[in-house]
Amino acid sequence: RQRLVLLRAAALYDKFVDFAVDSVSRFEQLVEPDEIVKVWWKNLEYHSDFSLLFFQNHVGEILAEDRRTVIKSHAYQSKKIRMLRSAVIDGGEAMQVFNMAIFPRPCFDLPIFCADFFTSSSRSIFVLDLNPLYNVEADKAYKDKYYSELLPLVKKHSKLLPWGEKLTGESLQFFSPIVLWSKPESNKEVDEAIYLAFQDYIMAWTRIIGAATSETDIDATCRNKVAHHRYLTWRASKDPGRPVLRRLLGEDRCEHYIHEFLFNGLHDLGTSSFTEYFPEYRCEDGTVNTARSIIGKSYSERPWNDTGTFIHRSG
Ligand code: BLA
Repeated sequence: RQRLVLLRAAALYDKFVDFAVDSVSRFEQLVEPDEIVKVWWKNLEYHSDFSLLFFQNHVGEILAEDRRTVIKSHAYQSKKIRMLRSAVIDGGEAMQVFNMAIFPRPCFDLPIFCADFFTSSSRSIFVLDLNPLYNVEADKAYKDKYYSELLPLVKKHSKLLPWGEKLTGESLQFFSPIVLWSKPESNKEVDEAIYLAFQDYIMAWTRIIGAATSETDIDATCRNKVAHHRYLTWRASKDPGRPVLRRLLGEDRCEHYIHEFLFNGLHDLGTSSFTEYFPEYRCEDGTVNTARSIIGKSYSERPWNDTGTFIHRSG
């Protein structure tokens, strides 16, 4: 098993994880993930038909059901970070996926670092953002606090990573005015641009967390907790990565991976259900509408201008 790992070339996105971990480590001492994540690692060992290639402290590596694709999962925590986790899916030439989220502890109102990159031989998808904890249009102070200074990053990177096709309206409400959303061609220049953008956003986020001071007000911490829980509830239910993960892991393990690992915190940070947060998805029989979007797709161009003002050019 170990040999199989050693013989594989590095996946396209391995260096992204290394860069993020190194950068965050300059500000925060990253330590082993907490019990829940360890339980998740350990659970894998007991799935006898499941190929655990490697697992140690921060990293778990599993062989998918196609017996070719490797899924590498990293997890860390620190004083200020509830969980830094990533999933690197190495499907060779056919598919490379990188998904990283860094969740600050709820005593901070900091944005959630979010990267979602997918590349196949024919197309790629690129989402990079510091997802706001609060609606940036309704909460101007939050927007000014975290995003005003970072707006030049958009101009810098959107030349090579221009706005992608239409997005679902729902996704947009979780994005900030500095989001980079692109569907670039897969080539070397774009790979380089993606790495540079990722480095800039990681450095911006680590500077923010480095300077952050904890809320002193318990109500503020509770509000942050609810905002995190709402975000996790959304993503665990409507994540665009689900079909790929289902194919690779099978239905049960996919759900386990999404609920216990990728969007860990769902069980601890709040108790509201999906339809309590998103009532528009409630069906008449009380179940959750399985559609990914109710609003539909919109925004064929970046809906923020250079100063980060939302300009409703939907359509
Ligand atoms: C595709 N990921 C996408 C797309 C978006 C995002 C916008 C394009 C498809 C679409 O329009 O929905 C990302 N959408 C987000 C994010 C939010 C959102 C970050 O609403 C935040 C609220 N994606 C994941 C995970 C994996 C993943 C965990 O979040 C896998 C481990 C993979 N994303 C993934 C894949 C695709 C994708 C495989 C391509 C899906 C397809 O079009 O076939």
